Amino acid sequence: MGPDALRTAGIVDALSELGHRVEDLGNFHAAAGESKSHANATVHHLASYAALIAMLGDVCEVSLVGDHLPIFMGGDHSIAAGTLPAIARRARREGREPFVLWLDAHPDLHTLDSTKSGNLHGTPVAYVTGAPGFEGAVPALDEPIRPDNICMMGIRSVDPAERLRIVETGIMVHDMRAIDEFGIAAPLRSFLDRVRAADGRLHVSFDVDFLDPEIAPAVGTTVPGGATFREAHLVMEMLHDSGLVSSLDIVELNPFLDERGRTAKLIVDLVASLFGRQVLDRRTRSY
Ligand code: NNH
Ligand code: MN
Ligand code: MN
Ligand code: MN
Repeated sequence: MGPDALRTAGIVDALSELGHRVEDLGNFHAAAGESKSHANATVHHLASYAALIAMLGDVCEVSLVGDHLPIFMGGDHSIAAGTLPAIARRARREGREPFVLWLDAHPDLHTLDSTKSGNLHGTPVAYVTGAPGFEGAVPALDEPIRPDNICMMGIRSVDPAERLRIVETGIMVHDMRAIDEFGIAAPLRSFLDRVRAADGRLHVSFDVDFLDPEIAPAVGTTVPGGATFREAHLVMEMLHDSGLVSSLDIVELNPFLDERGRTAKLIVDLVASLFGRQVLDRRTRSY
């Protein structure tokens, strides 16, 4: 229902008004084969996860071309297990490094063995960085994404096994405590400087629960203390000014939990900021 809510909230018009040519490829569904069981019995929908990753590999081949800037609308954050390996493959084909900005309340660093909820949307970052235990259960990765190339912001709900993985991998995590203390612009600017210096390809993976539930109630896993309206817009505006973003995921929007479509409308406005909507025309780049 998420993509349709974004369509209803006017995502196509918002982007067209900014001068972009928008092509809506419609909804894709992964046909799960037989159900797959796992030693960790809490894991569920594993066959759908594997099918989703395979299906997105194909969808990404047709959408990650030329100067297109694909927006992958979920669905839950499982889609990142399909989009990230595809953007990495494409970047490497061009001789470039893939970078990921992960905007989320959660680091989604569980393996199939460590997840306690069994919700696979809590696992994509572990999978794409090559954590053990996915072999045989889901499509094999060509090459993992380097943890150094991932920057997380907005994090405020981390499970014990994920804490360990953050330390082990060295993924850069700007949790909400750090954002409260230092602001959101400085760490984002330094990450964007790194991406630019490396001539990297930047993918943004935006989980709606990055936002504070007061402004974005339409997610299943709300966590208080999230990004404010202006923090979120500032991130999007700086991303636009950087000119570095090549692809975007928008995930976890559940319109069933929305209030008169206000979360969907906010997401459309944030996407518009990422695609160039500004308060005033800025002559200088401000990132
Ligand atoms: N860490 C929890 C789990 O694995 C929550 C994951 N939920 C999310 N992640 N929405 O972004 O179940
Ligand atoms: Mn989910
Ligand atoms: Mn997530
Ligand atoms: Mn989340």
